[in-house]
Amino acid sequence: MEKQYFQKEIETMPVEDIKKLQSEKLVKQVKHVYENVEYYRNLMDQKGVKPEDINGIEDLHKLPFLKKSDLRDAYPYGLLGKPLNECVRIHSTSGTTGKRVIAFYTQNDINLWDDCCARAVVAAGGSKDDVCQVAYGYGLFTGGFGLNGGSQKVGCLTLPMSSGNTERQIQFMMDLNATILCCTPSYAAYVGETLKEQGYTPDQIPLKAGIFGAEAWTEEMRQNIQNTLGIKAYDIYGLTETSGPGVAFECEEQTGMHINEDHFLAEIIDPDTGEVLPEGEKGELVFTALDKEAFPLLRYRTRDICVLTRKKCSCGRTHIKMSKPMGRSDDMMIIRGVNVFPSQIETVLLQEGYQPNYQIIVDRKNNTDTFDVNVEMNPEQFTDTVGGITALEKSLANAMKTMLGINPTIHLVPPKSIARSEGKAVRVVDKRKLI
Ligand code: DLL
Repeated sequence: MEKQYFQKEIETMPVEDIKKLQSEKLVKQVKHVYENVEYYRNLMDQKGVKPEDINGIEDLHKLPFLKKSDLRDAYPYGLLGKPLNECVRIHSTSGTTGKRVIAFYTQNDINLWDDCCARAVVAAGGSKDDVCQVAYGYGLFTGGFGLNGGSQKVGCLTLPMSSGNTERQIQFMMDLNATILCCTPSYAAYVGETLKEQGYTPDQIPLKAGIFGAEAWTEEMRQNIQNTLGIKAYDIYGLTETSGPGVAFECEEQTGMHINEDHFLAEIIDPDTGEVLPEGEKGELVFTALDKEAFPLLRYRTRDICVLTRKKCSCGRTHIKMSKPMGRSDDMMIIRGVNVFPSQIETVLLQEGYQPNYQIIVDRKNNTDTFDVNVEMNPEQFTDTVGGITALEKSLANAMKTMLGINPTIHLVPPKSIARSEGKAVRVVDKRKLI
């Protein structure tokens, strides 16, 4: 079958042409920002950079970075690039770690964002013959509206379910033969678990694909979801500050996400020194939005750690690929001096045959870090004897020690005793930070 794209000419454009396009857009965008965004103009002035100094992407490194703290300082209007009466919508981050960030959109911003999400839907095999169930939250969170826009632009019959109410999700999925499911991976796992409990086998579930993102998830989690739902599970990435989902999306190769490079210019930097790293090296992802009008962030530090590659992709898309973010730099826990990412724990659990239902609890007692992981037993283990359960806990703790280098205390807990998430899962409770 012929390969499908939403905007073939752009998605398969020769790399040299993409770079040329980026250069042209960057020059214009820097001028737009300098003239309209006082906050960033001040940062440029402090660094002694003028718009005339930026003649193409080779000059990008001259521009100052924007950090999350800048967005908080400039809250709410300080980074607006257009008059408020040209803006038609806002979205906002959940604000769990401080003041919320509010992002603004013109109608043109929304049109381009919809295009980005539409590319993701087509890359997951979507067309106007599909029924796309959007179970990301609608509201200030960007997931629901973003995928809704993309799905509708492709011409899919779009079900704006929002997150939660799993019984209703399943009823609509079955009655309307939904073929594509969009939600967080943790919610997809929960929907799969519920379908299984209701007696559905993968071949009775009408879905063929899922577009899952907004939180870190492992390859093991992908396999788990693919098997229970009988689908191909595609990753999608984005953040409120750069519009929302669709900054990057996965294609059929499932080996990383193509960044929509005509709209977003990506760099990888050393998070400690700010030095730009060559392609293939692991570091912090930084984005420059090339077309955004209302909230035009330049060199925005995402705090997501990943690797970029230009290796040729069999799907025919030429845009650079980012690896799955290996956890946010601020997701990383330091426990007894060892770096631990929740994703490592998830990998071990799924490899050892557990379901992705777990919670990590870190605390400090008598000046020593404590490290506990609650893991749900599978229903068949639940009937085991106490001795049997202790042996299972020990064996899981050993497997974790091999992966992490430190020993957690595992608590196997009854099935269904850990709260399921409808949006982004809360995997870590770090009580040390609450003191
Ligand atoms: O999570 C936007 C989104 C909605 C993406 C739906 C994909 C699907 P925020 O709430 O602002 O925006 O959170 C952004 O979530 O910096 C990453 O740390 C994380 N994140 C997003 N997508 C992925 C992913 C939305 N595919 C933050 N894998 C980002 C891992 C992800 N982490």
